[in-house]
Amino acid sequence: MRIVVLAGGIGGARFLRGLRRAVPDAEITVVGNTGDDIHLFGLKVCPDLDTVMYTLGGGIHEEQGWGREGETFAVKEELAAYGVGPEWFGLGDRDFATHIVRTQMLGAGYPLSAVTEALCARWKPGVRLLPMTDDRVETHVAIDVDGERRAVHFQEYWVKLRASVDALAVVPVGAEAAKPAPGVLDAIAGADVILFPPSNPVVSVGTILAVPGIREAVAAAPAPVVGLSPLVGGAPVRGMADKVLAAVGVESTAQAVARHYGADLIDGWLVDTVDADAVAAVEEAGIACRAVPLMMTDEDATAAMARAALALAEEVRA
Ligand code: FO1
Repeated sequence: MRIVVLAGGIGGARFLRGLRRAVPDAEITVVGNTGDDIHLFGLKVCPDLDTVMYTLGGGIHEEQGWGREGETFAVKEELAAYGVGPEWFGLGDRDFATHIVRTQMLGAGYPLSAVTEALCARWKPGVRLLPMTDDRVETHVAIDVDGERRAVHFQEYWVKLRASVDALAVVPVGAEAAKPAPGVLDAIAGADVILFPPSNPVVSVGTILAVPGIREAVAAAPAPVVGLSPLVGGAPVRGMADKVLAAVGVESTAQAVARHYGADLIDGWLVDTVDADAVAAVEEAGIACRAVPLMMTDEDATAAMARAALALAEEVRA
């Protein structure tokens, strides 16, 4: 079975671990969000690609969900001693090595997709990890600063400001001119199932869909498309998705996110059992919907979610 997953960072990566366990023989292609990417200290940092790679490759800091386990911060401290920041972004020594290799390869002329493949040769994530695009796309968030509208990088909004102020708009800068990375459109067209994991619908899955050609390919794909709600009981399971959902005028409920994707894009939608009363409203919108436990408490629970998503895909295919 060929499965394509459009994934963001922590939620996407954890879901993928469950999916891999649920269907160990499946050929899984991950289209990763690169809108969170940031250039720091002359290095290209790809948080979502790295989170998927480290999580599936066994190198992730489990509790944190991002960065490396057993991390130290000597380089960051030395940079700070020179007065070189930002101090608010936690790049560890082990992680730095990944960004150095990536930046070196990009500088030598390799596209991000080839660099990601090279990095994955070490981590062996057990999936094919493709960036959504080889082109530069950077998500910016418009906020109000003392009565003036200002755009900040997504990481500044997310990590430095902790999404503590309202997001007025979310803009994937550069997306309109970006092309899907090699292999992305073919994987989507040739998939047996396409899954949207419980990743952020705006800044993760939404950014991937903003690359011209990807949304169209998903909508036109013969495969069933099934998503899992990242919202449980009206709140994000983790992260601050509600803040960026408000910016695109979408309520923070499982059913509103399903309607936001729409029946043109998704055929099936899973909500948590606490949101069982949303099932009827989602189905009214033309999307098959089931209520199942959606808390990724451990790998078994996550594998069960993945199986439920694949079962719903079979139902809607029929
Ligand atoms: N998240 C934080 O909350 N604080 C950090 O200092 C931080 C550093 C960081 C470094 C590398 C990396 O790959 C991810 C990192 N993240 C950090 C996670 C990241 O900011 C976001 O969770 C994702 O971009 C959203 O998917």
